[in-house]
Amino acid sequence: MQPDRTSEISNLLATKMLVLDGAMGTMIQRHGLQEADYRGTRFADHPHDLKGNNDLLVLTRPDVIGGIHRAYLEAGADLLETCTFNSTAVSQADYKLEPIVYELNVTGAALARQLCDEFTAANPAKPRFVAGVLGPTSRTASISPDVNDPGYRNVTFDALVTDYLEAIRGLTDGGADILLVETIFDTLNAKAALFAIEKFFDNAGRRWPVMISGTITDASGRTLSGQTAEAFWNSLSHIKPVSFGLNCALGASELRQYVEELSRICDCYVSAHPNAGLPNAFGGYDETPEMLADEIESWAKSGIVNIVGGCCGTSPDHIRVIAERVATVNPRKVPKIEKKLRLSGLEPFNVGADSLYVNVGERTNVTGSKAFARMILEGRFDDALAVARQQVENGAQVIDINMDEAMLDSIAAMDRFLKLIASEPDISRVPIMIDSSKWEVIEAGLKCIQGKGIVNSISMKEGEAKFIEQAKLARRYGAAVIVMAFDEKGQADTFARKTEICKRAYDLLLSIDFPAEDIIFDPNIFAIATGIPEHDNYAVDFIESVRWIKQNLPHAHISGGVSNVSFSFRGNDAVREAIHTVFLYHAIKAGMTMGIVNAGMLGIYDDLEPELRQKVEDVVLNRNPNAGEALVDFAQTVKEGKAKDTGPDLSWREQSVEKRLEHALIKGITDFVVADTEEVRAKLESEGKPPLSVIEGPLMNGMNVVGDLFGAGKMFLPQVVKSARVMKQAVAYLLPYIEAEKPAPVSGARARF
Ligand code: THG
Repeated sequence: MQPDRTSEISNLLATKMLVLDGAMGTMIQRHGLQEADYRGTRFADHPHDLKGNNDLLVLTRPDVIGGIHRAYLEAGADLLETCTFNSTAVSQADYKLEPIVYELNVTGAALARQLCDEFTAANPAKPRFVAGVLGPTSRTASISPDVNDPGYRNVTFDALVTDYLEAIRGLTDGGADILLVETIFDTLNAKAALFAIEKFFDNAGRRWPVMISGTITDASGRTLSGQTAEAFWNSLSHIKPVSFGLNCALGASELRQYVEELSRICDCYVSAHPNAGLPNAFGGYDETPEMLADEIESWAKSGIVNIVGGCCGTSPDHIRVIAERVATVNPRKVPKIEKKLRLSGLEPFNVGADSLYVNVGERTNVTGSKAFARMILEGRFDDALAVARQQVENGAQVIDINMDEAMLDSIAAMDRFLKLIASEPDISRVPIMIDSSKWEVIEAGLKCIQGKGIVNSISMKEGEAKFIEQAKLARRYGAAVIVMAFDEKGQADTFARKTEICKRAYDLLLSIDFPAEDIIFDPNIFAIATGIPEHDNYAVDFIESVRWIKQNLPHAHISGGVSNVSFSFRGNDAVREAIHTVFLYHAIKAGMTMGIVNAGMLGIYDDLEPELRQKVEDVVLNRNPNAGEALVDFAQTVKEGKAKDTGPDLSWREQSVEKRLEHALIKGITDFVVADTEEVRAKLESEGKPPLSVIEGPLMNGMNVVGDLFGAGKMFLPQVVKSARVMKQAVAYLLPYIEAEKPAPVSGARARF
């Protein structure tokens, strides 16, 4: 096992550019290996084809892999990547070689170790390092492989953690200096890798430097699972990597803008190892060493990278020229980045000290909405998704999800709902707040989200040990936390108790290196105007504790369940809304960062009817002992609230039916597709046209628009998957009509969608 070389590597990176090696696959191809080479004697009788399983060559043709490693070291690579890209059980299952995964990793790392040591011994002024490669695996934890079932997954987070742990054990036992999680398509897979890494470090009692490299798959500038570069960084920065960057899929010129973006936002070193251009018509790569090195040299000179190398299509010749060109260029300086709560869904969502107040949608909560509870209990998940979508449309910047209902299997419901949300890009663009009083439910939720979400909540209710354990786990999953002002003695209800508990929790969390900016305190919002005098000062105590936290616990944020405050006015939404508006007005002024609210039902302080506002304010600010009673009396005169909670925007339904189909295809809306398809079919039939013309006409026109938008980078994969779902439903509806006419072309239409 290698000692911890984190500081050695960081010190080197502070003074010079480092060079990664290039492609392994391209180089192996040059050897023209056959099935027998892959098998060697040991696997001569293996019951499954092995050709193409490049990682196996570390056992059966170490001369080939060692030769390629040597060529890259001779070319000037500082960091040598192990030939272990597919050495995880889930990927080796394709070859029925799960039992040798550990051995593949140990051997792959040891082979690279031996060569690095040889080159370092020959030239101690240029130390070489083994980067133990952890690949993306052959499956995706946040994307369904089945268009018909967006909630389906063919791999679980836990299975990935187990597989990665085994690979990590092998890589470190074999002598890797660094763990390199690379070619990340799906951030949830990478979160599982990081979870396994932290777990491994915890058991080992020491750390290894971690490098992370993701893949922007197309012109949309997103990962395969739909995240932007910054959302991707926000999701994985919790491991404090030595470097963060991008590789594969694109050539250097297409990759540049995303490397520039990471260079601005990452407070660690930045790496990039692009392909030798975009693939040509035969799937090969054409950029010469000079072409690739020109671009990479210009990155280096612009100060946007620290580590460069090559991916698909690159060879030792590419790496040699790159190494020569960057040898004397000053490396990028790691910028100082402002401390913010940096969350993500598909998109980043950053909350800093000067940010505006944040709305967290409360409606996707089985304990907080009877209607939502019914949907979940009856298995109407499409309706439940519509509630989530509406929260986002109404301005929720985060959505709170709670499945704590006695009649429910809460773990299963949380898992299913979050997996469905992951397939809805217009919902999953925002971060998720996972709300449960049961840790197992929270943990089940954390295993489903690729973004950086919020755990709602942890507290010292059951003592410090459990609190710390849960905080550490939340961080290992890459989440921020809400800390309720709750301790062994109970829930804090006075200013003194609220502030004392929050201070104690803050100090504890900072002592375990939990980032202050990822702590969100909830000093408890309780109902006021209940008729019990002890409750009269609850809102004031909350607001004053907000002010105190803001001033005394630097970088921490403050949240609360706003609708709790008005429970005693249940049934009178107009008055409840007025209470929320006034309460928030004062709490936000005091420093409240975010509130769990019904995003569609918030008023504007200045617009409140003056008498109502004054009576509400008397209650919220506890300005006289009779304020509650006065509001109760007045409430009876206030008309039932204008429901601002309007449904989805259906103005697009007023267009022609062809335009409606196009809209449905682009937006991935299945609600009306059958009716619209029928309308077009009937219309074309009356013009004497066959049912197939619905596909060839309006549907293909719509899909062409989708194709153009995708090609232009204006749509990304999860959105296109939704379009395909709409198309599939339309085609399925038309099928019987087409079959009744002429059966022949059907299979063609089917195969395409
Ligand atoms: N702090 C934290 N998390 C929380 C709360 C908190 N999560 C749950 C809750 N409190 C916040 N969410 C809600 C959601 C709905 C309502 C109140 C709080 C609510 N619902 C109506 C009612 O019960 O009258 C709606 C009824 C219906 O539509 O069926 O008021 O404090 N960290």
